[in-house]
Amino acid sequence: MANKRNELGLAKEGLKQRFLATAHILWGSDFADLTSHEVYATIAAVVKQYISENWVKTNKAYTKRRDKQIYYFSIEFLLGRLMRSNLVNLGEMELFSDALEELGVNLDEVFPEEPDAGLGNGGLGRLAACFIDSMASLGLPGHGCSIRYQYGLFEQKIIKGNQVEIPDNWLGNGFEWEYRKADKAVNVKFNGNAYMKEEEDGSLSLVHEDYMTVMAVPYDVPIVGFRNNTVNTLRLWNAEVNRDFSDYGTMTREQIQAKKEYRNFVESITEYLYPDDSSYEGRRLRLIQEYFFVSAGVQSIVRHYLLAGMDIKDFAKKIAIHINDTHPAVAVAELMRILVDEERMDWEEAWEITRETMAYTNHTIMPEALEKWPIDMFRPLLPRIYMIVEEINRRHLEEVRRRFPNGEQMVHELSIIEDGQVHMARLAIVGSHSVNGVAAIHTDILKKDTLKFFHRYYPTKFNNKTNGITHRRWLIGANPELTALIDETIGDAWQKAPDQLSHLNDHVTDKAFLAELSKIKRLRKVDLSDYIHTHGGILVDPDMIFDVQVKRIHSYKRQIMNILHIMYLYHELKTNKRFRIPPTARFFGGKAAPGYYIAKETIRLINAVADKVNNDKAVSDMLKVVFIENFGVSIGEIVYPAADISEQISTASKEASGTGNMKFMMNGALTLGTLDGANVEISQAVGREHCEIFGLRAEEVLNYYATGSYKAWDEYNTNPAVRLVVSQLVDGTYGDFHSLRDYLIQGNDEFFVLKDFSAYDRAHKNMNRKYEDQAAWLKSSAINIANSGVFSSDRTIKEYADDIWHVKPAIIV
Ligand code: 26Y
Repeated sequence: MANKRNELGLAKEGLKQRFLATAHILWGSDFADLTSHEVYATIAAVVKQYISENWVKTNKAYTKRRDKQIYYFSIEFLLGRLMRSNLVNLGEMELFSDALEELGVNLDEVFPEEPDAGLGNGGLGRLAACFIDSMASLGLPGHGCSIRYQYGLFEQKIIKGNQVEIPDNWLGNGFEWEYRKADKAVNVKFNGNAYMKEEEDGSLSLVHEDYMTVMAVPYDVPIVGFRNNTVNTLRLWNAEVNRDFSDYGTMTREQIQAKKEYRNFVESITEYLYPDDSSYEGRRLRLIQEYFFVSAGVQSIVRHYLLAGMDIKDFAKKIAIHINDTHPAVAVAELMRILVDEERMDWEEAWEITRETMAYTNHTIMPEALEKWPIDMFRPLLPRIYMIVEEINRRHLEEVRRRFPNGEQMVHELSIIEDGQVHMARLAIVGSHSVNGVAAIHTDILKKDTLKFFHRYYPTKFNNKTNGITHRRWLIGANPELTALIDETIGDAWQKAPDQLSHLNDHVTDKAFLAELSKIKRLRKVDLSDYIHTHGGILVDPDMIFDVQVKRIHSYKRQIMNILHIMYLYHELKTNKRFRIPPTARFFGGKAAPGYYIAKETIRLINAVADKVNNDKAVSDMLKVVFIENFGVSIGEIVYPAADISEQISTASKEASGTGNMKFMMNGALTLGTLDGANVEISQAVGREHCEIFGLRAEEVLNYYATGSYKAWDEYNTNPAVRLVVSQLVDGTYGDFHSLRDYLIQGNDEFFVLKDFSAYDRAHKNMNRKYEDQAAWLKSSAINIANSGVFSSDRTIKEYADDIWHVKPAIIV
């Protein structure tokens, strides 16, 4: 131990010297004279020195050993900030923080200088970010492929209770973790004419002419594994005009105009992230984004593969490509194009390789979010790709008809091209060897309902991979005191093997342990309370129950039910002298898609209720309502660890998995939720006594949809509490919310808010009762942490690696 300290001491001196030297190199200034942002950039540069050696080593090892490589294609990677997680994964947090302290810098104050990389909307994008962290940490040769959006998800400001969207210029002060690789650029072709031409020898070859070329330039971000010397790569593609594009000197006015239009087109491709994760709209630019990053990614994989001297026939043995939702589904056709047109392979052989290479994850059963592109848009933009999709479909339907001779319904249900549209989920399913859902119940619904015809057709392709989250960011990084307590209690082996958190089950009645747990929860509540206060919000007493719902604002997630319930409590507190609740703060956070009217009205209602309740002295010791502005990864790191109650109240069958539920659980919150998505598995893992489950079950919901027998109006008329709060939407108590009343009543409450209202109220009452018995509560909290190991994305990624990708960890020495 003394020895280790000595080494650390020595290392610390060396590190301090490096900071000083790096400040000179980067800024020509003394470290002590740097601005906060310069201090951040200097530290990042030193962290990169630590990362880069292993990055080189990892890439060399992969090439030399010819390990099978996985490429995770996702149109979103919601990374958040990287410095803290890089230091956690390098295992150098203590060293850096000590060295910097001696230079007068508090590392925790440096982290917020980093822009929060918001290259995603929500769950799907954050899942991709957790997955690449797990791949690196398990020593798997797995990389990400996506888009370098110039603007990430908008910043949310609340002005007079309304959401206002501010462009997120996250690259404004530079992004320290990216490496531009100009010499690895590839060209992506759009538009033009494609057709087959007969050669003199009678063979057919492809002609694609009059196309437009966009240069795709990769920016690589190192992805650091957890204390294992592995550094993988996230490759973000940027659209740029061609290099030879500058000379206007000899051009006509028309040519100059055409070039300007070309430049505008190219610059628009990677300009911004679509801020909508709810309803699909056939926007041409989105299709362009999809093909842009997919084509660039697949081309660069093939190019690198061939340069390494490997045989294209072995491609599927050495490469796995994962399609994260349908957005990258065009990868199926792009790989076919490269194999057939460029590598001149037979169709059959190319098809077998493609299917063996590709795997697809579905993240939704909501039909309005499924991508379908009108042929009239698809074909002119991607003429060769469209030909390939047609050919894939022709052969696919030939097979369908062979297997189902009189199955015209099967043909319609399974056809990739149908009703003048290209169905991307169908392309992904036909072109992959594996199709998975993201939680047990979700996969069941896919098989029985949404994709039942495909499941009948390809029964063995379907499998479940329940989502997970990286415990390194969401526990070790976000809650260091809890991490230290766990280490003291069961040792630190769980950090590499999170299933070992289960050893905490031996301590859930240990009073000293529970007392520490309670102290740490209070610390985190103080942190959140301070955060809210310093960011212009109200003062929240950390001794209140912290009940939290943070996630995108969406009707199916039912933030409306939550706020209506608060309106009910407030009314009771005001009118019923005997009505009591334990002092509670109800927190909300999340962004609404800019064009999603009901979601924005929900935000306005939450803020209107908050305004009234928080300013009412008669109840303010009992009830507080807080809307946390601009919720995202970084604010999440403060919020999840501070919660007592995790609100997971989506209409059963609608939330594919949820992953926030896991972040709360891992930090000791109790779930109050429906049997939807991963809540089902969470409730099984902890036991029904250690969470609170309520409301309609998925079968009941699906049955109501099938029979059309639910009548919101009846609910309104027969349930006095419901009638009260719905009336308050329009009687001026909180302002005019006809929008929401009409949505619930005229719109017949498509997500059963009114139907589940009373069950939701009872669930809260049960939670409150439980909270009053602090010993029982803390035990439940501990049980949640102890059983959260299976929800580490390490478990999820191991399953993908074993069952879908067939890859093994590579040890980097
Ligand atoms: C096509 C467009 C409208 C679109 C853009 C983004 C459609 C969907 C999305 C994003 C969807 C998403 O985030 N889905 C969530 O994926 C998580 C990870 O699997 C799940 O936990 C969560 O339940 C699901 O809603």
